[in-house]
Amino acid sequence: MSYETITFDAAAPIATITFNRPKALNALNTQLLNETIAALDEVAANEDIRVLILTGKGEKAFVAGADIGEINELNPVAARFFSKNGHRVMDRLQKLPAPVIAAVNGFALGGGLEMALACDFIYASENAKLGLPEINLGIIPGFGGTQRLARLVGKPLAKEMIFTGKTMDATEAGQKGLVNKVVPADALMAEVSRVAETMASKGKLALHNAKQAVNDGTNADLATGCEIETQAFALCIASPDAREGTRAFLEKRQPEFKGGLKG
Ligand code: CO8
Repeated sequence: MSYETITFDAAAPIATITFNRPKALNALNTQLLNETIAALDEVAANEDIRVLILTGKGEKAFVAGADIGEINELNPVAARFFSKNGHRVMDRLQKLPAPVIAAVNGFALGGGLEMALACDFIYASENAKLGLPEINLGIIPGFGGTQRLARLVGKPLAKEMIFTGKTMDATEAGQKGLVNKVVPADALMAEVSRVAETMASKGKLALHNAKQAVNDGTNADLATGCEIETQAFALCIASPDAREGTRAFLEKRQPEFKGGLKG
């Protein structure tokens, strides 16, 4: 499929979606949301893709939010539809079996931060600025920001960010646990590729099950979360990669994970 508002590099094992509206700082309009869903469907259908990277075109922005021109024209019914469409993208990202890394290369504001929060973790460039400034527009986050930010950094900090609309620089975002790593802008993609390659070299089923156990387990009470982990662990043991990984250790050699799912 061809795309206009994103570019999609499906080179396995590491695929990359780049938001591509640099003149509007990659703002999320309906076309971009729909194209992102289509690309995520392509990722989900491609068994060879182990890791997905999201980033923004240009040096200034990951994504500077939902498209304010489009928001300005919404009535409540259309706003509900627009919000639901955004949630569909975030939900798809979170439930994608393969891990997703947000490479935040500048502004990640509003819907842009919400997109990054739906990824598994964030690496950011030193010039990145992150925040939920919707309150300055007389609205609130509508793509999951009130929920995912509060769950990640805690309610008091999330509330302060949402109530004041103030943005946070990359260093502070790193200190507060919103961002895993901060690197110089010109080193960001190399650093993200390095961690993606490390992950892509592991057993595929183990990666998928680890993501699912953390996501589903932390939404449940501890006992239920541990039960989810037990089931996920048992499923991993059924994979050829589990036999290869443990055998390689016993034979004192590096494992060669194939990623196949058949026993
Ligand atoms: N939407 C549309 N266009 C945008 C957006 C945006 N979010 N952000 C930037 N642009 C455009 C600007 O209009 C400008 O276009 P033009 O050159 O045609 O005038 C171009 O991008 C460059 O922007 P600036 O000239 O403003 O660049 P600066 O470097 O001066 O400033 C900022 C950069 C600080 C990032 C500034 O552009 C800004 O404040 N942008 C808006 C940030 C924001 O408020 N984001 C939140 C949007 S609301 C949202 O995300 C809600 C999500 C949930 C929606 C659910 C709805 C139901």
